[in-house]
Amino acid sequence: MGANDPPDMDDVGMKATRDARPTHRVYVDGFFMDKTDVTNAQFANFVSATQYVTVAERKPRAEDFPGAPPENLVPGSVVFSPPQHPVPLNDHFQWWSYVPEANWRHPLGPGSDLKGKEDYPVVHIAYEDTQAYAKWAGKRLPTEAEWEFAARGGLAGKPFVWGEQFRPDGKWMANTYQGHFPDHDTGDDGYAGISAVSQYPPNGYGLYDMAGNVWQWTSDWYRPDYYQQLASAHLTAHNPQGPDTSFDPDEPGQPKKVHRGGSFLCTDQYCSRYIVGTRGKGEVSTGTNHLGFRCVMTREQWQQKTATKILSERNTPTRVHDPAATSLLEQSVH
Ligand SMILES: [Ca+2]
Ligand SMILES: [Cu+2]
Repeated sequence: MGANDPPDMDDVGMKATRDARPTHRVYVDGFFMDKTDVTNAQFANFVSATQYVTVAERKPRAEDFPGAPPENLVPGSVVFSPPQHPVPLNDHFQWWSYVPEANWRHPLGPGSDLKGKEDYPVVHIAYEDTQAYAKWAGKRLPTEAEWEFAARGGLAGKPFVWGEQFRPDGKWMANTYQGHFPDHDTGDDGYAGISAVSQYPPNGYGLYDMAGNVWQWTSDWYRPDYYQQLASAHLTAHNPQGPDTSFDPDEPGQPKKVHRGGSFLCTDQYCSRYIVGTRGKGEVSTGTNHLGFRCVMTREQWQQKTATKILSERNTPTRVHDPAATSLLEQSVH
């Protein structure tokens, strides 16, 4: 796993692959993965069954933010808020804002809702939220290695989850960003901003949106040197679980997990992390409106789920998590 040189070898692509080197061999046991990102409808089922309150909906605790004025301690989340004009690309606060009352029910803040967006990926999800959902669903998050294995869909060493060309025969294969970043999203690929799940062809394993649309949480801690550690062992890593601790030299105090897949904001003008093998990262309590997740199941979880489903159908037909939304990945080495 990891990323080779990007296809066009430009600065943005080279930068995106820096912490994803060197490529190294990994073995993962077989598992099942959700075909799509968890949708708003699926997350709503979870919330109505459990009354779960996401991190973005909770009031930040004063002790976690010493010195913050009380009026700033309001629930909310980080929303892409594009400027009206071109801006220098060295300051992401030009296009990200903390928006009070933004959360999964109100992805752009108060005034926005989920009407007609049942099949969109749920966003504004913190790591803790993924854990609660996965536990309820009898699933878990993928490790970073599982995620990449699944994303490659049986293709080895290709730059994209669908193959060699960014636009094979001129076709758009993922929801990324066209126009001028970050002020003008032309939506040439069919969508300016986020789209519903599975609007583009699936990869070789039948998985949708393994590049673009929204980033996806994995269970691994982030370190930029983790692949160097694995590669220097000169062995195939078996079911790697990530490093024991997280470290991001850009923001050393923040515990970060790995994100994968890139989003509707990815563009070769700024961040080309729709290239498979590249890595993202995010502080564990921070959700945004371009970050979601999907789950995997081990064989044991799958068998348990299948047994539970038969029972629950006999008892109550209401609480069935769609097992058809899961695809079998063969045990293999890549
Ligand atoms: Ca787009
Ligand atoms: Cu990106």
